Amino acid sequence: MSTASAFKGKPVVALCGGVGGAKLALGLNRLIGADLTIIVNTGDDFEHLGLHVSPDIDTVVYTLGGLSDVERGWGRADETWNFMASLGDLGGETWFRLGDRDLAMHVERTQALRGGTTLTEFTTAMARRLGIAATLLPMSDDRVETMVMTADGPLPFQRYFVGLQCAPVVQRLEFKGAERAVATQQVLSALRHPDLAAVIICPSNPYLSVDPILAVADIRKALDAVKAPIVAVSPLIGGQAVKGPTAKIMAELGLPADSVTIARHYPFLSGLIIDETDREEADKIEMPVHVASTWMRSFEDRDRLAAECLKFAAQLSIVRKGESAA
Ligand code: FO1
Repeated sequence: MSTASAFKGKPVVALCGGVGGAKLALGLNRLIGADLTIIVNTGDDFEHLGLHVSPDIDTVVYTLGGLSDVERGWGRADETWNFMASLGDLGGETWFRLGDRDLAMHVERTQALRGGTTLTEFTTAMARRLGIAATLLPMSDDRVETMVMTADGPLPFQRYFVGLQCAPVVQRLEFKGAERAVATQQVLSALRHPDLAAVIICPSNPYLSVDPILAVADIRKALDAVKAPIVAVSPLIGGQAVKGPTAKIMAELGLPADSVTIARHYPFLSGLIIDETDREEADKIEMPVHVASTWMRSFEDRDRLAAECLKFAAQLSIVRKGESAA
């Protein structure tokens, strides 16, 4: 029996940030489609040029909807930049680039939110419209803003990430509004589903992209109560992230950039998937480890890693059942 059919009809939840996470989310969506719920980070969301921009949600929507620019990882394929060029000519802000095609999503979302539609309603409607089988959910309908506390002072996420290209030294992260944010009923139902088969933490930046999700207290509590295996894919390969500042931030926070640290970062984890390059780290990790090729260059790589996640989770669930029977 294939891994996908072993999971058929059993719900799986994935936690996901932007570019790196969306690659695995695509593989999972292709394997188990309607059985998958993806909870997406909204700590990167911000108001820009009067529009509500949700970068990680859009990255997942475009990736799973087959509309993404595969090279860049964010935004839409076949993009044009006339709006940005005209904005620049008028002396407007061009540090954060909104493509002409992409612009339509931000305009629609902003109008919908102003009209009283929730971010959850808008996101699920867009995903449906683009033919995405998985359920895509923002982590909360309440605003949570990732603030990067740096040696140069506090910076809103996109100012740090795009504006300053992650150059300032990170001292700590704050998730403004998280203390008041509530998880939606949809998010909690997915995590509390009695038949939940697995939770997969995608290889997103643990500090910038997954921690904002975990900062929503109801989500963290629900994860602590999950009986199904919770499996994370380490975003590091040989001490470096494929893309993004994970290793740089770890060094700045005084943490070794290795999979042992990633495993310790998620206290509720049942198992960690690490790259073949880091095989020798497996013995030092205090939980079950599965070694796989985690670099998702091709679409086949995304499907293969998704299948490995489900297979590993299935193995862990058998071990768990065995433990409780003994
Ligand atoms: N990333 C950049 O590096 N430069 C940009 O100008 C930029 C614009 C942008 C617009 C819409 C969108 O959905 C994403 C965009 N991103 C851009 C990506 C985004 O800043 C990051 O990938 C995430 O926030 C981190 O996950």
